[in-house]
Amino acid sequence: MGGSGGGGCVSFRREKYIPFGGPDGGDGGVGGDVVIVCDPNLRDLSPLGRRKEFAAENGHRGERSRRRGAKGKDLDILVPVGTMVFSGATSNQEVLLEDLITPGQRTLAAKGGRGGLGNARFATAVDQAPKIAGKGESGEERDIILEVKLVTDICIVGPPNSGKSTLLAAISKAKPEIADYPFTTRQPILGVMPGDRKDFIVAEIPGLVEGAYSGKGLGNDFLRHAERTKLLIYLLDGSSSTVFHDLGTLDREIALYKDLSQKARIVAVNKVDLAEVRASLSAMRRGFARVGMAIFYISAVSGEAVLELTREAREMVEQASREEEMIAPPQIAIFRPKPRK
Ligand SMILES: Nc1nc2c(ncn2[C@@H]2O[C@H](COP(=O)(O)OP(=O)(O)OP(=O)(O)O)[C@@H](O)[C@H]2O)c(=O)[nH]1
Ligand SMILES: [Mg+2]
Repeated sequence: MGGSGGGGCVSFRREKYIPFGGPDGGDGGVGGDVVIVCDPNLRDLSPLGRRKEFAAENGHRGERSRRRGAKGKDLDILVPVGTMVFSGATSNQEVLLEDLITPGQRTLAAKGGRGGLGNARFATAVDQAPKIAGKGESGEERDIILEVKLVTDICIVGPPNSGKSTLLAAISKAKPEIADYPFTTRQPILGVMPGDRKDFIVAEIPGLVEGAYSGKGLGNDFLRHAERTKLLIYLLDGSSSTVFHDLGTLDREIALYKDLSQKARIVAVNKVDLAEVRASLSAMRRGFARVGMAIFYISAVSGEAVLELTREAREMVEQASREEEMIAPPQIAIFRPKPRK
């Protein structure tokens, strides 16, 4: 809610030797605005806590000697990069107001009210001593829904414990927690992979299990963070006895989530440093021969074939970017001439 405008002031000039000093009440100050600001240091909306209502400061009252009241302070709500701002009280009537994807980008959520007029403004030839002043306008009240959808180049998805965090740590400076049990990672984690011309933003998404779509494991809600990625890396655990089944499961869970199945994909079979995995390599190559996706057999721990995987990933991201540009041509400026006065 924007701050309300301050009230106008009723006051009369009283000075020695100036009888009948006229009305001199100043106007109230405008209320502060509520502004949503994109902050690159944030990762999620948790700093907002459970708070549901936000109000900017009210404008201050007008003062005597025609002094205008001070403006109420704006309230900045800081949100992470990738926050989509919707208006609407419920999620089925929401309208996208702004997509905050550049650091520092701001959007007005609720405007502060105007201040009321002071009595100095009400003086007329007939009423030279008005004792009335305007009330400040109420601040705008608006229902806003915030949703974070990370904007990334690459998302690593896969079953729990397949080595997603280990791979993310190997290709970026991120230092995610790595442990030998499922669901170590419970929130998406971002890392930056350096490139020649630009850096690539890579995310790891918590593990997906069969039935994630219907809420199994940690559910599939995290997949919204994959909606705005250019490439999915399917990371499988090569030491799993059900590795073929694992790929099918993963692909199904992805396909069940909106239009993620349209995304470019690569498969990486991890942990080939283990003797048991090495022993089943040729069987895996045969088994995966017809999946129609590029497949890499890697070890996130030893680094084997990781360079090849990232090289292919970079190329696919660049290809996907080129395709996106072709679909959405750059906006053309429209000039609307105004008639001369
Ligand atoms: N031998 C071997 N072990 C690996 C490799 N990559 C990961 N691991 C091990 O596999 C276990 C799980 O690794 P994580 O990187 O935490 O796996 P994750 O997919 O992020 O797991 P969750 O976040 O729990 O879903 C850890 O014990 C890692 O040390 C690999 O290339 N070779
Ligand atoms: Mg992890």
